[in-house]
Formats: sequence, C-alpha cells, structure tokens
Amino acid sequence: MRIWGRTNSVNVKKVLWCCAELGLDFERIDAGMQFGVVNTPEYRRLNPNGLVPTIEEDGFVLWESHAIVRYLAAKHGAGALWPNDLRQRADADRCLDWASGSFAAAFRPVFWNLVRTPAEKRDLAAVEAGVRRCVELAGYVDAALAGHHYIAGERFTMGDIPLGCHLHLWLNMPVERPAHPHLAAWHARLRERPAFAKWVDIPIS
Ligand SMILES: N[C@@H](CCC(=O)N[C@@H](CS)C(=O)NCC(=O)O)C(=O)O
Repeated sequence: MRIWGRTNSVNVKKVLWCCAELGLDFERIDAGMQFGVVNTPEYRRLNPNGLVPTIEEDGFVLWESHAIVRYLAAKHGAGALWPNDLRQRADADRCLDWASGSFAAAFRPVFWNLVRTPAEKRDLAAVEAGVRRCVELAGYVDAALAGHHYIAGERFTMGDIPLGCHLHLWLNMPVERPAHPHLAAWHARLRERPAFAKWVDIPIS
C-alpha cells in the first residue's frame, strides 16, 4: 500500500496511526504543503481535491481520511478496530463523523491561527470563539468517557482514532482549558500505545 501525505497533517496522522495499530506495511510519499505533489496532474488524477491523505492498494485508490480508516479497520481489524457488534460499530462510527463535522470544524480556526499563522496576523477573535466552542465539545467527550475506557466502550476501536488525533492537538494548544479528567485519562491511555506515540505524539507543526 502507498500513502501520500506529510506526517504533520492531522488527517494523514489518522491513517498512519490506524496502519500502525493494524501492523500494516506501507510506503509513504511526502505530499502537501512544502512538499507539493498535490497539484501535479498525476496526483490530481488520484485525488481531484489536491488534499492528503490518499492511499493506493493494488490499483484501488481511496481518499478521505475517515473513509480510509473505516476501510482498513473493516479489512484488517474485524472484532477489534472494527467491532463485530453492529451497535458497537455504529457507536464507534458515529465518532468519526462527529470528529470531523463538529470538533474539527470548531478547532480549525484555533489550530490555524495559533500554529500556522505568524503572531502578527492572527485572528484572535476567531481563536477565542473557537476555544469557547472546543471547550464545550471537549466537555461532551469528557462526559462520554466517564463510564468507560475508550470512546465506544471498554475496547479501543476506530472511533478513538480521528478523535484522538484532533483532541491530542487541542490538549496541546497554549490556551486555558477547564479540567476534563475523563478526557485526560483517555488521552494518557492513548499515549501509552506505541502506534500513537510513533505517529501522533510528535512535535506539532
Ligand atoms: N476531509 C479530508 C480533508 C483532507 C485535508 O484537508 N487535508 C489537508 C491536510 S490535514 C491538506 O491536504 N491540506 C493541503 C496540503 O497539505 O497541501 C480528509 O479527511 O482526508
């Protein structure tokens, strides 16, 4: 399998972490931002959006990080990342959609302003509004984790992956946050996983 994507992209991290959890071999090609590649006609034929990640496996091309996580989990992680129980799987699956549709949407202005924008050009009003919303949403995750170790129950599933990537960034932003003890304990649990340590728990850039 080939994976196109720079390692500091949150969406690429999801795929790399997932592959490492599943013990999959792959070749990774740096692409996106300073690496370019994404605007070449060859890449656009694979992924017309010009975004990362994209994977290719025996001629099968797939983009959209959460679709990739679902595909790999279903193919290689049945009964583990991909729960066999339909309701448990739906519960995990829901977290992938919520991570992008709700949390990532709120977090984007916080990350882009504080990490990718020079200090003098930052939109601090957008940061403040984003932080307020992220605190509220992180509170929902904290409450959801109160009764169990992982987001969809006692076992680690695909549901933990996108959420884990976004919340790891959130928990490392230089902003004031209320204590969310269940979220913090879950984050600490994720940090003990070698696959998370290798691809997600890296300097933020
Ligand atoms: N919904 C897409 C979003 C992909 C996306 O926005 N990727 C960003 C990196 S996180 C990107 O390609 N940015 C342009 C670049 O790196 O050149 C997914 O989840 O795969």
